[in-house]
Amino acid sequence: MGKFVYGRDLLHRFEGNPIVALEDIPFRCNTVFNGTPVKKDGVYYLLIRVEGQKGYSYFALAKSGDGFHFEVEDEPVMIPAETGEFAKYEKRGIEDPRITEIDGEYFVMYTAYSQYGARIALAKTEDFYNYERLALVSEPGNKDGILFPERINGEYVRLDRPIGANVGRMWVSFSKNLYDWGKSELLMSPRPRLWDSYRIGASVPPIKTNKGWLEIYHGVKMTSSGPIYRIGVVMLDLKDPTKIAHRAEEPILSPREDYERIGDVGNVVFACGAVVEDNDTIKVYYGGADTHLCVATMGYAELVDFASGTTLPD
Ligand code: BMA
Repeated sequence: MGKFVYGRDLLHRFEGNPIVALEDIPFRCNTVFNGTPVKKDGVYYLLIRVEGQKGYSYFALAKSGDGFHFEVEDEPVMIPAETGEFAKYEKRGIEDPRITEIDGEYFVMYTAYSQYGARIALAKTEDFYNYERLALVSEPGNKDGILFPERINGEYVRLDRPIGANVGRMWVSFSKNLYDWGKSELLMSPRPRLWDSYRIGASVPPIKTNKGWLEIYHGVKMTSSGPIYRIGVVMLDLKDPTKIAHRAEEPILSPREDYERIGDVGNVVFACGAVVEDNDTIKVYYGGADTHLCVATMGYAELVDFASGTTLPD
């Protein structure tokens, strides 16, 4: 055993990772990606992105009593639309769901993928088994759409990731009704010197803290053997989420374990949701190497301090 904890990432991996692997899926499919969690009445519901053998993605549901040990339901819960206005834009699958609770209602923003590119789509669920599609809320070239859990100054707010000038940056948009979006503003860009130099995007629905909106995002660095996806944090102004209060310079999780390094896309940790627990911890759910679903935890106050620049990592 070495003297120091391997890698010293701020997030601590659950020793039982991966929590969902291919052999835990009761139906035939190709691989498991990321998942977005909701804890309701003591049950953890995890909506997971699964890629089928044909090569396009859809969503399955896993349930747990403790947030670590999950059972996957026998059939997928949401597949690409086959009829109606969404069908044309979901021909290549539905990807990267993020659930946000607003006033007791559960909304899912996900990526609708087709030959025309990636669009942000919005659906709603009451029971996590049935999903009602509401609207396609962006044109192609945009993904990583994520709703804030409450209205700010009377308006719904979302983060998203349009590709402009060939670079993926994070933007903020506003809406009075969840359907019509506008007032879009650039929030943040990749940083040339750092781990998020190639492209960035929102990952986890923003969490309201006493220091601002905590956003857990993904950053990519391009290397000679391909991209490396890491997880980092930024704190946004509570009243004006187009303003950055603090952006941490170090990531909180980098791919190191075999289940993050080896898979359909190696060197990927990609979060789509988190649960803040009553005991001052946070569970962050993430996909490893586009092949394993994993969870990592840390002290919640510790994360808020780090994200707001109150403490430096040791
Ligand atoms: C992103 C998303 C993620 C995936 C990542 C790495 O664009 O599709 O689901 O983990 O790429 O392949």
